[in-house]
Amino acid sequence: DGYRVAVVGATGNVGREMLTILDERAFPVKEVVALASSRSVGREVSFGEDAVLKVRDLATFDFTGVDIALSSPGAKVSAAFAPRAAAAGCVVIDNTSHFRMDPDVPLVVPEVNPEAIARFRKRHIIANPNCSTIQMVVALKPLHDAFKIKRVVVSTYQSVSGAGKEAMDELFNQTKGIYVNQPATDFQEIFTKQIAFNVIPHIDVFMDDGATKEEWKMAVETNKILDPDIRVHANCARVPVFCGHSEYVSIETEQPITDAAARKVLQNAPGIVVVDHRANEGYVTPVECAGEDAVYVSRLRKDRTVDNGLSFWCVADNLRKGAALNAVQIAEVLARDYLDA
Ligand code: 11C
Repeated sequence: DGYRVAVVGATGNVGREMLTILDERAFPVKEVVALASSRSVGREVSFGEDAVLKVRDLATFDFTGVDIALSSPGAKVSAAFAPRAAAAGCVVIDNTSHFRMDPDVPLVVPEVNPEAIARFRKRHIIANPNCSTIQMVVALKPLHDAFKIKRVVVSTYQSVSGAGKEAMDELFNQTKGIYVNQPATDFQEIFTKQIAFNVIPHIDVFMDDGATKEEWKMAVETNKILDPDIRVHANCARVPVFCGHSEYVSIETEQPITDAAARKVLQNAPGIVVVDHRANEGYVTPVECAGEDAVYVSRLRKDRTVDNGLSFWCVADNLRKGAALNAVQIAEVLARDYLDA
């Protein structure tokens, strides 16, 4: 009994985390297949304590009989393989940006809009949102239900793991190099500027209006997942942190809001842990949330510059809740409510 599951992009940061989380949460698998580009074929990835999976070639793999594909191979690769897998009867939960805004593809965060999963039948594809969007909407949803959010201004502090394994190596090598007077440019391939001991106000490509695509994604994805009427202004930056995205979020609500009332609502919301002691160490930083499942909320306080305003700090592991965990949670709902094992 159980499902046949394929992990696409199995050697990447998110793919490896998907395998770990499938095992940790004892997802009912009959078989797990690790897939990647031909470059990685033959490499081995671990699944659970004992199993080692040999990576197979995505390009030639036949998805017939595979129930669910958890995929994070890069947008262009997903564009090509996902419809092929779907046509073979497999439901693809795709972590890339390629299908997110397709009106026939649900964009899902299980704590926020689990009902949207039902629409997977149209294309057999479900999109996993961008990591910085996911952690924000988990925190916004209960506040929206209680106070009706009109406007959000968010500033992000995003870790390098969001840009892949090579980006983590770039931070590591530049940091080491700086101590021996080696120029950062010796190890500068992924980021446009030095990332070690620096902050870069640029994630993804620039768009016509001066926003970056990451900033655009945070707005349009929040509108699709939570409410099309919420106005979102995002400012995204890359910081020299290996894992864990941080965000300062300011909201303006229709209903009057207090920090005490917001704290109560967030404390009772799924997927959120409030750590807000208003004292030294009484908040969560990205280093502490790496490897964790929750979205941590700290620094709740009133924003007195608008009528009904609140701001807070929120951190989450971008590879887990921001990507792999969210995808596995979607698979759990699919398995429970829609697919026969
Ligand atoms: C980053 N948020 O931190 C990006 C990574 O649309 O899935 C994920 C990009 C995406 O660089």
